[in-house]
Amino acid sequence: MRTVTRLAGFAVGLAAVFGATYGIGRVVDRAPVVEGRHDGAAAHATDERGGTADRLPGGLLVSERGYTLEPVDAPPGEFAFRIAGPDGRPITRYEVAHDKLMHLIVARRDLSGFRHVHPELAPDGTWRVDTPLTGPGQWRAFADFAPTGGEPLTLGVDVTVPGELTERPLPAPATSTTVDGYTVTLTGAPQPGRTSSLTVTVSRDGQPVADLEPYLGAYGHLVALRRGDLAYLHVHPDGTPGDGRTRPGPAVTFLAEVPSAGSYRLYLDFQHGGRVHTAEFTVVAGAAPTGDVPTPSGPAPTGEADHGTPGHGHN
Ligand SMILES: [Cu+2]
Repeated sequence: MRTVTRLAGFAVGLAAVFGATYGIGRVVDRAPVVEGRHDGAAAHATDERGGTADRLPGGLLVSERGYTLEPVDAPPGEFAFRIAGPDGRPITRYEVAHDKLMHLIVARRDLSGFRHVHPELAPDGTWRVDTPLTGPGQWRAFADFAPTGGEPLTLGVDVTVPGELTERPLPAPATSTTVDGYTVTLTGAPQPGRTSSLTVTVSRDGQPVADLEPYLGAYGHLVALRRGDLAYLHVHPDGTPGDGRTRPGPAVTFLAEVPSAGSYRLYLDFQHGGRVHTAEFTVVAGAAPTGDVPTPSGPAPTGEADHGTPGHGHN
């Protein structure tokens, strides 16, 4: 059992550790919170698609549109939080999105330790879950949810878990990785400012896995975090189980639009054999393009498929 200390800011000692890697302006929540709450034009003025440049990615703000992510004290081994609404009171009513009322994603600031869990809602609005914070470090916790009567939203908060900290370097970009005996390959490369098709292909023991199981309403669930500020991108699959065209593997295609060039860590959750597995990739968006050619997906799916699932925030 480990004592988990929750801090909404950034511990001074850790700032020294991380400051060299991550710009201070990005790791301190406070400044963007103020801007985000008062500068609607910058943060969320438009629902028009294709305007990512003037719309913040998700997860950068602890408070947005009147909703605030508030970690609360919890016993060792548990993580708890609530979402305060515009009146300051905890929200107790949520819409189901991707099969769940709440998606809690955590990762360390160095992009290690990713977990995606589904807390339980208590009647008073407190969400509780066995802590997904699996060791010391400066973590970012993302609450991805849709309040009843409000728009889908992803809020983020820093959480410190004390202990001896070893920062892990970001793994080099790769197009193949293994997890739990599965080999997962990635084709496609995200390009800033346009919708890019990313396809993952799952095999085991050299055999294609063609009987993936639906997980959260899809054959795969992909989250991307940007290196440096952990901007959160919820990437939607191109097609859903039962739509008559989407097959249960071995390939699953996603439509991603990244907000900028740079390095991203991709986390693919997929279910097979009754278990959820998470494959991770580092990708570099916009690096050394091989000519100014469209990505394989072309521009056609722009907008709806990657942004438009009602009830799930990617903004
Ligand atoms: Cu989830």
